[in-house]
Amino acid sequence: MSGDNTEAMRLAALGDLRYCLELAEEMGALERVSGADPHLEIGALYELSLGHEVPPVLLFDDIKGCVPGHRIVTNVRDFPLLNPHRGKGLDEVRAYRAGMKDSAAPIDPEFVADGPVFENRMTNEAVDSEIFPAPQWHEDDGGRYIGTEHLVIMRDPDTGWVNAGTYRVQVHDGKTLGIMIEPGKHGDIIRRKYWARGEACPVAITIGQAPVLSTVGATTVSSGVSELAVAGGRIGRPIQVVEGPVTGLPLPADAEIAFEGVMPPPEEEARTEGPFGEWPGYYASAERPEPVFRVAACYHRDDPIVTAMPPAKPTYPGTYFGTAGTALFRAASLWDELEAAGVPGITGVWKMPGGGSRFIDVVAVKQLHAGHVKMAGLVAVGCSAAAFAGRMTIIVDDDIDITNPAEVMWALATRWDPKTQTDIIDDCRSGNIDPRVPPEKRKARNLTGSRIIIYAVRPYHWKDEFPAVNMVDRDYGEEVRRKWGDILPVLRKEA
Ligand SMILES: Cc1cc2nc3c(=O)[nH]c(=O)nc-3n(C[C@H](O)[C@H](O)[C@H](O)COP(=O)(O)O)c2cc1C
Ligand SMILES: [Mn+2]
Repeated sequence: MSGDNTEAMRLAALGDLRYCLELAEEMGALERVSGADPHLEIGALYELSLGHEVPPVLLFDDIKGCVPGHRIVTNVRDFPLLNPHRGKGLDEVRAYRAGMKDSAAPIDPEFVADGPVFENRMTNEAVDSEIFPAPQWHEDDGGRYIGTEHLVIMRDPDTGWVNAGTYRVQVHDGKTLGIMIEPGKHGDIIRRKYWARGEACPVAITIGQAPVLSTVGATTVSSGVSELAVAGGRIGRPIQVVEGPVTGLPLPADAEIAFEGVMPPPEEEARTEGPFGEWPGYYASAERPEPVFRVAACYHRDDPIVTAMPPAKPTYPGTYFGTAGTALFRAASLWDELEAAGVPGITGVWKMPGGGSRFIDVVAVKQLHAGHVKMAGLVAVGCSAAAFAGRMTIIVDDDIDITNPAEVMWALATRWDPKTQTDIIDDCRSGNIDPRVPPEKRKARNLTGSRIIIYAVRPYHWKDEFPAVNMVDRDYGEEVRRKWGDILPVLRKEA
């Protein structure tokens, strides 16, 4: 298989869920599971699969109590073909940055007259969202969640901008779904514009879409830019969409399932949402009243596939960097935003395992002048890519291998004076899912917390006097390895 061919297949798979699953099966990266119970068992199987850094795609069929043929698939975006740079350290982050640069030229979606999503239609009284499998993922979850890898699509009433974000979707009943959107996310800003006019917000949800759409739906794209266009840019061709008959919103034409309807203002209708096991590893958002989504119409393909990627505690090998390595996308965005803010000398951006995709940022800087690391730290805390649910920002010198947690801790252990090389900043943006937001602040809807910036660097003004590092010179080490490697097995890299 030539390199060009592989790249063509990767792009095709990113743009087409069913083709992607076929390839995953051919390549031995997919496991079929028949007869599992959507009440906890599918959730447990999924979570156990995260014991592997790269878990297999799990395709659940003949799900207990569900229509045969109505399927659930998890771990799609872990399929190695889609991530040729997975596990390659900073090169993975660099590859995402390069990919995101392509998306500087987003390609607008293309409207088509019809699509597989319309193979089956239910409207008004006939709508029944309970015909699709919706697992109870964890024991203490407050209900069944159909939306954990999906798009919530809305149009800004002022500008026409179409946003598509992944915000969890609970099944209340056949005609009512619950959507939990954190304050300040694009979907929240848009819905509040309709509510301010006394209108219900038109909403579409699609479940089971091209993997590239799942990725962009869960990552920060600038306000005013449509995720549908960014996804098109990433695969080099427009995403084909059909116009939703009820809302006029664009629906990916090959989506497995689509819902259309409205989200009335919470004063008109709200229902208890959650609790739901969240990615930080807790039930922090507990249960609260949230707006509802009244389903007016539902469309689906024959034998629809519910894509799912529920959150899991960030201490499994499969979630060290968030689900499907989301953290490394976020590291790439942070790197871009640091450079966009004009901070020079950034040589790497990474996330510490344990912090999932957000909490702990690590930035490597080649120090060029006094005050340089302060610029990096303050921008990293304040910029859009890292502001939500940050906790610690660790700045290190460029000789530190930031992909190695021991190297980062060594920088803290040896170059950081806690008293003089730390900033603590109050009142930074957080969300319902942050377990450290105290009850009284939650009640006041003050979803904020403090941040620590740790400058674990040689102090700039005496960096040349800083004790030299005690370590064999890298080039000399390689020379010695070459000379002695044949005789001493211990010197072989794979050993
Ligand atoms: C599996 C998964 C579930 C998510 N669930 C939620 C959620 O319930 N609410 C939320 O506000 N963000 C959630 N997010 C994060 C958003 O998808 C992410 O912030 C995205 O950038 C939102 O789109 P927006 O930037 O257009 O607002 C989730 C992400 C993933 C990967
Ligand atoms: Mn957005």
